[in-house]
Amino acid sequence: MMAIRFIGLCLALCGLGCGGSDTMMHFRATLPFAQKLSNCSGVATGDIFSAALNISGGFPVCDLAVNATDFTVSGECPDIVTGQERFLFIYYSVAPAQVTSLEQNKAIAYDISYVDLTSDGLEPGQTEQIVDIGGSQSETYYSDADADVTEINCDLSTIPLFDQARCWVHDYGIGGIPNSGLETLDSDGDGIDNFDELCSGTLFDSDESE
Ligand SMILES: [Ca+2]
Repeated sequence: MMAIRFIGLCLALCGLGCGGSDTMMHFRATLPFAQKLSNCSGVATGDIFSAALNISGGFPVCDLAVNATDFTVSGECPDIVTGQERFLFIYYSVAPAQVTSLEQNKAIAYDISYVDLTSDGLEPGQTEQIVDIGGSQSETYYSDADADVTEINCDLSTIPLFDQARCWVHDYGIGGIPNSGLETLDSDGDGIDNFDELCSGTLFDSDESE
């Protein structure tokens, strides 16, 4: 029996101007992902998991720490300016214990969400915010097809925030991650998603045969 686990991350936010420490605050989010990973029997001992967060607005990619035991994720992403709604794109990847090339680090899931960092979403003086990214306002992609936005009219001024986030991720480019091994959720192109291959123990087979 597996307990439901959540993934949490902290963003260190700052108010407009990023002035003194009085404008610093922390943001905490929970994500659904570790439970599915914990139920996955094909994960090899020594597989190295990593995660990172992209935040809309041109901030540097923020590396997150993955707990090797329960797959929870945490981290601090400094100097995120408040005053806007921010789209969030978290990507998870895994590499074998013996990494011989960057391409062996393979994306297994992406999580798309957003957070309201305007005055509407934050209380005056608030120093920490709990957001359940696993709720209705997020989506985890396990397949490249999940990122398809052809059904959405990506006119950002007229569509709901979550659709805007999906369009942002699409435009930002899952293929825009600066590591070719992370651009697709089906690295060997055989129609079976990386996550499923991880669970069946075949994710790194094509690397070994090269
Ligand atoms: Ca595959």
